[in-house]
Amino acid sequence: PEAIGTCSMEVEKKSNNMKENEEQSKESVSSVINSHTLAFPSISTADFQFDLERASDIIVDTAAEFIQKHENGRLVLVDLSQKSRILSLVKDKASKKSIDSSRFFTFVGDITQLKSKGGLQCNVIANAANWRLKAGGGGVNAAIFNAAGEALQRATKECADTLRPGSSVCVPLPSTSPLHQKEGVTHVIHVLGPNMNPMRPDCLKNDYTKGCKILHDAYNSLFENFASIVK
Ligand code: AR6
Repeated sequence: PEAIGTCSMEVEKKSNNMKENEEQSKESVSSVINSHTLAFPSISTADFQFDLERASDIIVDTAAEFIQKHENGRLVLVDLSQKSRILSLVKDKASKKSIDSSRFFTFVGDITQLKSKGGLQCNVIANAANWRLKAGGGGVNAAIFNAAGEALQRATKECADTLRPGSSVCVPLPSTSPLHQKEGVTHVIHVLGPNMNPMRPDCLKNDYTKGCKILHDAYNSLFENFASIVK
């Protein structure tokens, strides 16, 4: 809303000075770019049972790298409860590292209702997916596929059949999807993180050397996919 407000204000201003107009349009373009926001859940730390301390280090490190490398785009780590331990760990570590809190922050809410319930417009959301990119199951994957409807399943199939751990795929969300219409989500980035749960495929059996590398790769892949949308 902030960016749209700025934009229409700029448009309403009438000036005969060409140079001034040029400056204004540059300004409004950059505020639109600045409004790109990625909301993402903590990958692998619930159903996939990845250690929260290690995960929070990786989230803060990769987010800091993103901010340093790219001029535009905000990152928001989301979880359902005020009591979320991963949110408080990340919040503490990010403030100790003095990371710019206007570009990376945490938010409590359902990732499928951020605009309507939380007043936070995020044009891109990430999903903690499974390797088959199948709807359902539990956690955030079920929530996102439910909220986005059939349109997301069809659009996902057009982009990929499977994911390998540590990678992600960016799916443009058709405007027919309720998640697009109600929440303003234009892209869903599916991410597959490392799995430490023996009841799920590709369990790493507590190998955190491999696990940390895969989680690091997963966030880098997610943030790079987001960066290409921002551009
Ligand atoms: N909004 C925001 N955050 C959520 C929501 C939501 N609606 N639902 C859950 N979370 P998980 P994983 C948080 O288990 O560990 C699936 O079945 C949750 O509190 O969804 O990567 C897939 O199909 C936690 O912080 O993902 C895979 O098989 C975070 O999202 C498997 O689970 C991730 O929790 C992936 O497991």
